[in-house]
Amino acid sequence: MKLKVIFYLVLTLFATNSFATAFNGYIVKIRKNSKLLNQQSLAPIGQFTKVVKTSFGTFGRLETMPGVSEKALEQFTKIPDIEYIEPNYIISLSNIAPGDEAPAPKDPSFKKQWGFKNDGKNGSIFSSGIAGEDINALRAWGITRGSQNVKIAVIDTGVDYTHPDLKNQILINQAEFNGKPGIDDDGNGFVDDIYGYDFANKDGDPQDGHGHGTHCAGVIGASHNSLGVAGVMADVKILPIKFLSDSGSGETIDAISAIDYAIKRGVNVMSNSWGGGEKEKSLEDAIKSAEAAGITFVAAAGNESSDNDSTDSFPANYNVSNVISVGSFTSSGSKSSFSNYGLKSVHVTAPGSSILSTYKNGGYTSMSGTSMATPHIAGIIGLILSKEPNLTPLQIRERLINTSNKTSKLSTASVSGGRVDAYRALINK
Ligand SMILES: [Ca+2]
Ligand SMILES: [Ca+2]
Ligand SMILES: [Ca+2]
Repeated sequence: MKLKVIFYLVLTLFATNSFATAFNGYIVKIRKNSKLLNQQSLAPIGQFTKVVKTSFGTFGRLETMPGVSEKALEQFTKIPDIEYIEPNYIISLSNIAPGDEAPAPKDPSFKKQWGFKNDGKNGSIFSSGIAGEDINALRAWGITRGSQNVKIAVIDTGVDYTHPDLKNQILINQAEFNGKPGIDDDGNGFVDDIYGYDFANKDGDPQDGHGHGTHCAGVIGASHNSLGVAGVMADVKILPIKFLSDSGSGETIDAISAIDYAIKRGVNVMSNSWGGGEKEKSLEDAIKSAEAAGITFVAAAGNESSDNDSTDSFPANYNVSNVISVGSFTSSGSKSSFSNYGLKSVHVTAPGSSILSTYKNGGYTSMSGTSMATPHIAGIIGLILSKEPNLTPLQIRERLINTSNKTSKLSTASVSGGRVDAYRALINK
């Protein structure tokens, strides 16, 4: 019976994909050590061009032969070794708002970080802002500035781990750092993963050639070091995991590898400023696996100005207890025009318009999107966990919702009906 239900879903996906997101082959969840992994047995249909073995199952990327019909794939799903098959969607950084990206400032400083301390003058080059419309960071830092015991994975385009404002904040794999090039010194299945891993290029170097992941990392944890910008956390360990290429796009099959790797490295939080595609069982399985490990999965609500209650946005809309969907507000305390919203499906909002942070090649720049709101929430969760390490992801989500400052301007943007407040989240009042 189960197979039938899955099969129905597959048909639905096939039926809708012609006007939905592009995909590259199919993801097949397959029984471990199945003979089907031998490519010849699949010859009439296609071949597996990538096989990923995770803690939550084995997945192959199936490239179909030209002209393979849906009927042929239908037969394929009836093979006992196949659990399910679904399109391998292309994933992208849908969350940079067009036209709102300022040039990198030459004199970056905390004074420009309105999201932390909005003085009514530092909003952006487009708007002065309104004093107090921020995450209340200074008061939060009076309680804690984080802990190096908190590990946050930035699952994105990589991170510039040599950036002067980030290099002391990276989670170093000591066995690899002190080990031999070309050898998997710690035996975790990944060669030379000193600073993280790159699933886009399948190597141990998660350097960021795009800039987006570095920007997100800086929001979470740029050093408080009298240089450049400050992060939500002064003390944190960031794990750079790259699955989006330097052009900013990637595939679901690499996203699930990234999540699996983050689980294995023992992170507390995953920050996910990306989206695309339709609902996928494989990605949901990956997120549930993180849930079972007690890891909070923070996800951008998306940048289509749409209602996530009526139009799904993934991964933000997976209904799993560890997912926190994040919308964006401006320096005036209003919902950012690009930000998706949802009274049921978007949990909280955070600063996301004209956010100054670190950038590739040791630089700094201002960017806008729910991409930028997401790492604010990841960092605030990091602050909470440095004080209360045993909270569950669901408890954290409820805490953030209940301690947000309710405002009329954000009453319909999210479940919280307001803007997140790091201080109130820490004191739980
Ligand atoms: Ca290794
Ligand atoms: Ca090595
Ligand atoms: Ca700094």
